[in-house]
Amino acid sequence: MIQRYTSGQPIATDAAVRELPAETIESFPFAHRRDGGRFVFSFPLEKDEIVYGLGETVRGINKRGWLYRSFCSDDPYHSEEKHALYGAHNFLLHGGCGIFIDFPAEIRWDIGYTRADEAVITLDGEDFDIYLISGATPRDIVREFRALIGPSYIPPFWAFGFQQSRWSYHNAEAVRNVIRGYDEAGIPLDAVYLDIDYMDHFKSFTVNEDAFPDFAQFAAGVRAQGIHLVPIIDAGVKKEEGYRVYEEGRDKGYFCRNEDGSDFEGGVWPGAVGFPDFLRPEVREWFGEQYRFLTDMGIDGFWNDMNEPAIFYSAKGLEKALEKAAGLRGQNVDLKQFFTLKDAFGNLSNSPEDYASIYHEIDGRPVNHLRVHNLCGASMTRAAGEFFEREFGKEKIMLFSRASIIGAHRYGGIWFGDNHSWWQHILLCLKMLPSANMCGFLYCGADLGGFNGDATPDLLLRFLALGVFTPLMRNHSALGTRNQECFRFENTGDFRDVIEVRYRLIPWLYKTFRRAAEEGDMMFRPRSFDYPDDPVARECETQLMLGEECMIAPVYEQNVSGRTVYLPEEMVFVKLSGSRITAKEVLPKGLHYVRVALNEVPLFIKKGKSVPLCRPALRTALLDTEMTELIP
Ligand code: MIG
Repeated sequence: MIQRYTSGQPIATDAAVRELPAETIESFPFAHRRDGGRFVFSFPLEKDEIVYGLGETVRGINKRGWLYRSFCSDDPYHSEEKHALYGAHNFLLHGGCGIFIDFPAEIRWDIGYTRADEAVITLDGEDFDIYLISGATPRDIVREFRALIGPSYIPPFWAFGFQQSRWSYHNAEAVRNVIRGYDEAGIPLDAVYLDIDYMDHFKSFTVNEDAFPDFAQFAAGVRAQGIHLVPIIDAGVKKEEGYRVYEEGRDKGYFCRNEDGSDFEGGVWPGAVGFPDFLRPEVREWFGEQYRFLTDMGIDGFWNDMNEPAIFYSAKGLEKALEKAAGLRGQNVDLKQFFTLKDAFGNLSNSPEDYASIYHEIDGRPVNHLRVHNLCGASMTRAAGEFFEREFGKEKIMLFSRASIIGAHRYGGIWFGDNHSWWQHILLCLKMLPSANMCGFLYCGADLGGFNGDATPDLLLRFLALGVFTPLMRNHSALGTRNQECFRFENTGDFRDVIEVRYRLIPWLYKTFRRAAEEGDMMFRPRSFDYPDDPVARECETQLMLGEECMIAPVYEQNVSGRTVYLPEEMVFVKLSGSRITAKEVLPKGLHYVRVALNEVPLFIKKGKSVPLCRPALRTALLDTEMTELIP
C-alpha cells in the first residue's frame, strides 16, 4: 500500500512512474511543522529497530546514530565524519514503513543523532511529495516502492565482464599495453576506460588527436580484440570560441545562468565552462545527441562525471579571491589576514554561494539551483540514456553516472566515486550495495582497489573478491597513485584465479541481476531481511545475502588469513579459485572462523540451493554460458 502526501507545488522530478492520488500534507501521520520555509517531520525509533536506506552514502547498512545530508557532493574523502556523497537517495525503511521523499533540494536526516530514540527529517523547502509505503516485510515494501519508481536500468551483457580503468591511459599505446598486459597474464578483461586526458583540452565530445591519432580506427582495433573502450564525459562544456558544442550551447541559450540572465561561468578541468541546463527537455535532447560523435565510432559504454555539478571555482568567486590577494600585495600580512586569504582560495570549490547564484529554467521561468540541485547529474544521465534508447534500443549501451537521484536508476547505473585504497573501504562498498539496491540502483560498484592512495596487491585481491559479485566490476585509480592493473603485481596468478571466478559466475549473476531488475527486487539484501527473528543475524554490517541462493562475506582486513562469519542456518561453505573448487564444507548454524587465501573467493550457499558455474573465458563474448557445473 502506498499513500502519497503533497505539499505546495512540487517541481516535477519524474521519479515516480505512477500518478497516485494525493492527500494534503495536513493529514500526514507523522509529527510535522513548518520552520522558516523548511518542512520538518519526526518519528520515534524503537529500541532495537533497524533503519535502512539512503542509498549511496557514508556509514552502515543500519543508518542509526548519524546525520545524513541529501545533497549531491563531489567529496573525494569518504570518511566517517562526512554526511553526503554523490547521490541523493531519499528512501528510508524502518518498522514496517517505507518513506520516499520526492524532492530535489537538500534534505537533512537526523537518524537518532541528536536524540537516540528519534528521527528528525528536514526538507529545505515546502514543495514536495512524500510517499508512505507499507507491506508485510521489508522486501515487500521495497518491491512496492520500486513499482512506483519504475524499472532499473539493465546494461548490455558485456558490462558484467571485468573492466580496467585509470586516470589516465594517456594515449593509444597505453591502452594497448593494458590489453596486452591482461592477455599475456591470461586474466579476463572486457573493457578499458578513457579518463579525461583522451579529450582535446578536456572538451567533452572531442578527442586529442596527438595522443589518439585516428581514434575511429584505434577504437575499431580495440573492439576487434574483444575489448570495449569506455570514455568519460564531463558535465561542464569548455568556454572556447570555435568549439562547436560550446558555441551551440551558448547560441541556443542552453547553459545555466546568473541572476541577471548571463551564462553562469564555472571553472572545472578545462578552465571556464558553461553547465548545460539538463533539466530542460530540449537541452537533454541536444546533449544526448552529442554522444553520437563517439557511438558513431563504435563506442558503446560511457561514464558521466563531475555532474553534481562539481565546480572548482566560479568566475565570480575567483575574481573576488584574486582581488583579495592583490589588496594584500606588498603588505605585512598578519596571521588573520593570511588565513582569510588562504580560505578565500580554499573555499572556492563547490561553494554554497556559487550554487545559490545559479539559475535553471523550468517551463520558461528561472528557478534557483538550490531548489533543484540533486536533479542535475541525474538529468545529464537521463539525457544520455534517452538518446541511447532512442537510437539503439534497450540494453545496448553501458552507462553509469557519479551524481544521481532516485529516478535516474531507470537510465543508468552509478559508481560509488572516489574512495581510497583503504581496507575499510571494502566494507563501505559492501554496505552501500543493499542500500543502493533498495533505491533502484542495481548496476553499481566501487573503484576496486581504491581510487585515491596506493593499493597493495593483497588489498586489491580482497577488494576484487567482493567485486566478483558486484554488477559493475571495475578496477580504477587516481592520477599519481601506484599502478594497480592486476598484471602489474608479481602474483598475477592470484589475480587470474579471482577474476576467473567472476567469469564462471557471470551467467548466474546476470540472471540474478535481471530478475532483481524485472521484479523490482534487490540483488543484495541485508541479512536481517532473510533472518528477522535471529537476534545475531539481524545486526550485521559485514555479510550480505545475494540472490535466493547465497550469502557473501569478504575478508576485509590486512594480514589476516580469514575472518569470522555467523551462519544463521546450515550452509555450504565454498571456496572458488580459478577453475578449482578449493573447499566445499557443510557448516552448521553459528559462529565460524573461515580461512580464505588471497586467491580464493568465499561463498556460502543456503541449504537445498545451488549456484551454476560455467567455464572461464578471456572475454564475456567467449563464455560458453550453457556449460555449467552446479555447486555444491
Ligand atoms: O576531479 O576524471 O570520480 O573517477 O578519475 C576528479 C578524473 C575528476 C573524478 C572521478 C574519477 C575520475 C576523475 N574525476
